[in-house]
Amino acid sequence: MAIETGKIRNVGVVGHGGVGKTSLVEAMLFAASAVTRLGRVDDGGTTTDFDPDEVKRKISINTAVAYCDVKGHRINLVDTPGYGDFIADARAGLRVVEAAVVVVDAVAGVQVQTEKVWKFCGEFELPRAIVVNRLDRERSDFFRTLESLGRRLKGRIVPVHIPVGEESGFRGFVDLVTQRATLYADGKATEADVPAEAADRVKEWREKLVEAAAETDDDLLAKYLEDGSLAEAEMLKALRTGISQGRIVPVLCAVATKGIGCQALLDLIIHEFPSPVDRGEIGGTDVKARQAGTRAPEPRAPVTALVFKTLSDPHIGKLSLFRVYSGTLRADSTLLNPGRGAKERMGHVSWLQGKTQKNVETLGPGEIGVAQKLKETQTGDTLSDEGQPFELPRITFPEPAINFAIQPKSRGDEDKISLALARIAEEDPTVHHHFDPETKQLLISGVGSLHVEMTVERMKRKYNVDVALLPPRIPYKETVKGRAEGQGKYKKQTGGRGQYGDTWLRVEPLARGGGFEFVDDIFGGAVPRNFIPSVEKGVRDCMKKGILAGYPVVDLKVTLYDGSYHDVDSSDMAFQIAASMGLQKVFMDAHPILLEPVMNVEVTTPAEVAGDIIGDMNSRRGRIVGMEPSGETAVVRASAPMAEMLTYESSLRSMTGGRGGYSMEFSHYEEVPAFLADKIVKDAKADKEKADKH
Ligand SMILES: Nc1nc2c(ncn2[C@@H]2O[C@H](COP(=O)(O)OP(=O)(O)OP(=O)(O)O)[C@@H](O)[C@H]2O)c(=O)[nH]1
Ligand SMILES: [Mg+2]
Repeated sequence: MAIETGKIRNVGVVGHGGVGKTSLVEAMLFAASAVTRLGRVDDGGTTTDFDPDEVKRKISINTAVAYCDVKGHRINLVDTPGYGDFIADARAGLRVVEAAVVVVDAVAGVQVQTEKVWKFCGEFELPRAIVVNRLDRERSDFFRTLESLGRRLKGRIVPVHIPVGEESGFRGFVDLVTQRATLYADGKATEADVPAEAADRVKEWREKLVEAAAETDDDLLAKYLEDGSLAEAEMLKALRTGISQGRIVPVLCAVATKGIGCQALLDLIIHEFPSPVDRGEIGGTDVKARQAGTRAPEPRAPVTALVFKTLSDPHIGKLSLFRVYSGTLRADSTLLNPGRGAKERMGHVSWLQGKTQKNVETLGPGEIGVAQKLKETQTGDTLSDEGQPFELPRITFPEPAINFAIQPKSRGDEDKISLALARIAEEDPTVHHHFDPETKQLLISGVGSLHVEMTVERMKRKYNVDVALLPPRIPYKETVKGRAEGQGKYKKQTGGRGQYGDTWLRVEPLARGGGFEFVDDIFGGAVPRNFIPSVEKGVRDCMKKGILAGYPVVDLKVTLYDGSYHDVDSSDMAFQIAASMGLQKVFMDAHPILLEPVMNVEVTTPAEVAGDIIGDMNSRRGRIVGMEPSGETAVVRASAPMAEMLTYESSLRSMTGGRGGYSMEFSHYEEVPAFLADKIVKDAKADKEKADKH
């Protein structure tokens, strides 16, 4: 029997790296008796950090799913990574839930990725609750954290808990609705009256909670303003509606590693968070009718499911994690992947408790499950009823920001590398790879350097291919600044049939982005018609190979204005060679220059080091385009040459103590300053000589 849809709560657990999301999920599972022992991240023993890379680094890399049953409800917890390089996974996880728990650290408050996941939640219109975790740590402060939440996150954020004790003396919290305390001692919770030490705070903050509840409804607000208070039942009702509609964001206290706050959070999830039924229909494309359509969360509707994560298990192979939106998905059924026009055989389908699968016969609307060995389906794809194909909006992933070249450590491994990378890209859509014909290198691109390094480790561990990471060759281009003209002549007359081609070429620059223009300006048949294309081909081939330093030539106009031919010896090849020789010479006379890619960069940094960020950007030949201070964080926008940004990640990390983040995308090409161009040309020549020797 599938789980009743109205009893399901799908919850994404999101936040900045290392704030305790995985620990909190574990503690909730333990509190709900879904696991028999409380696993710890530090021992590699949690339910949702099971990947060897996660165990080794003690961070979450992949979104993982676990479930527990509480008071007749099924809670699916989607534990997501918080580290910047893997944050796309958190966004994908948020696509398939009805609500989110945003975890923040009680020492650090709101951090870069907190703001990011908050935006994701807003994008998907998810109601959320905030958990202030690690309240047992030194220098933790609930109220300071609250203040940073209010300042940096949009929304009506109000505490429903007030802590009792602080730092190592943290003992529990007071529930502002019931005005009862839950105090912990020796791992046990007991209910108690509000301790005297917390009484003032409770009074103050309860007032604010009542106010927030009243504001959800005009009549209620009028009543509150008149009477100065609300009946408890009224307040609770308003609060529940406010939270489930996302108009109120409650803040709770927790110490995940001691299980403090978990029961309260579970209760909030089942009582205040919406079920898939509450979220209602979902929009998408009716593939047959070729128009927008909707699917309702009903068991008898046609099956529609979205794959939000792909994993590869060393024993089983490919695992596709999906969420059912409508209909009842059955084991051993066949579904259609309309996006790829492929039928998929669903063998076993299961619930997921971290890496452990529990096979089930059916999965109803709102359920999250996993299927094995789907052939064509990838992350972001919809699976639907064969007869009633339907596609949900795809999950999109960010474009990679950083490129590295990779080199096989043993010869002949190229095919294995491509295969391994293709498999990894299935699991992680933010990994891209391609062969760059310009630099003749296999490039691997990712979100950040940690991400790329981990991908390389994964290639070794899972697919047994060892590669070295090289900094990529920057894709420079060549062009000219001036005009020049001259002759290119190829003549060979030794024995048998000779070769003869003679061309006069003029080169001039085109505007940036102008590409290539070939002009045939021959009068009186100095070069016969049939050889004009040969000249153009010779020019194009030569441009592709590069002249100054072996980089492709762009933004160039080449005019063929004169030439001569020989009745017998002229040929297609002879004119190609002549043109190429001519271009090489004329190009060098026309003031050749190098162009380099310039990137748009956006840096988010703690405001107090924004000055350092700007200084550093200047030293990287960057140009500051704008700066927006917003409280504790500043956003610095700049444009800077790609060549200077290869090492940015680690510099930013050390300048900001790991609190900064950045994104980067290609903008345009610009001239390389002469003092740098000379060295690039010299290096390129040396590389070529080396390559020629081999
Ligand atoms: N003192 C204290 N430590 C905690 C608490 N919760 C988690 N930790 C520790 O904080 C570290 C990070 O915890 P995780 O649960 O891995 O944090 P996370 O948010 O899942 O991290 P990522 O998934 O990598 O973003 C671990 O060493 C935990 O033991 C807490 O309430 N108090
Ligand atoms: Mg984690």
